[in-house]
Amino acid sequence: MIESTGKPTTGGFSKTPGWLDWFEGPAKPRFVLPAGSVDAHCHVFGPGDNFPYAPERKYTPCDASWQQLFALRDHLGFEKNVIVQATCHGADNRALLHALARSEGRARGVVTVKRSVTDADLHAMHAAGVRGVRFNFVKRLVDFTPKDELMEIAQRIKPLGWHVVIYFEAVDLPELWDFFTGLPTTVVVDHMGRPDVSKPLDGPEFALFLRFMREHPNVWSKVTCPERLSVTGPKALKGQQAAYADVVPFARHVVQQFPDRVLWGTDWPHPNLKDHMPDDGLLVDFIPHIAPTAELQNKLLVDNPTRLYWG
Ligand code: 0GY
Repeated sequence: MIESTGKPTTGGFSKTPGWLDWFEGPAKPRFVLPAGSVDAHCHVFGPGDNFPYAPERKYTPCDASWQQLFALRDHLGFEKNVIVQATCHGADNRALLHALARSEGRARGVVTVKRSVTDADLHAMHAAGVRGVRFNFVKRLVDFTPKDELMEIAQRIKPLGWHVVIYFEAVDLPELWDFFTGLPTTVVVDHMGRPDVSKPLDGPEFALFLRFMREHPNVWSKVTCPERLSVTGPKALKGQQAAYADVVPFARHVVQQFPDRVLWGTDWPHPNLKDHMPDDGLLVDFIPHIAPTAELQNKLLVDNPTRLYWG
């Protein structure tokens, strides 16, 4: 886990101070990914010279290009990527679409769109490999979008067979419940709905999230981002084998309860981290702690993402 702050942001943009750059030279994971594994949550940033960051963004990252993403994919042993639109690009999906076009069919995308998107735009994005839209409710990342606008978008993307990715904080789930449960598509939750892992696994907050999944078979979860959720941090604690040990019970529980509705991804290039920047090789080594059998690993890394994005 290395601090790194020397990467460029081109296009005349200035990086947000205090936020760490992605880590170059990740370890080769000890865990060998099954053939056909998909990194189902990652981003591209810029480069700012070619794909300017959005005026409404809440942070400016260092550039993270499609070439760098695909090099990481090959180094870690993934076959494919799902590139998710990050808020620093707003609803301008050009960097993502550019990456899809260069992936030789090995990447799919999840975009951000506004109500003004045309049906022709949606069809063109489908042909380019887009399979979902992202609705972000994390207040430090985005301004509020009216729910009727989001519901209208969800209704419009449904005929394409796309899904909705939702990102929110655990404390906001009660208020968002009716909207989420009214969505007409498959719904994929980012990072398990950001549980507070210092609270008990069987406490009311995480129980509500589990109920959300249990009662709604259209809801999936990414069991991602231990580096964001962990309080104990990247060091394996005495007597424990895993980094981010406090996240393991939460993620493993979701994988074991809902093995056919979970996805995993690196979250490279890890926006908004101030504390430490994970080595993506070590993040891959986290996987067998949350998916302890070959069968669960195959579902998480191969079968589920392949069905959702290439099915
Ligand atoms: C993530 C998490 C974060 C950022 C974004 O779109 C984004 O800017 O998703 C975050 O700051 O928690 O999934 O990349």
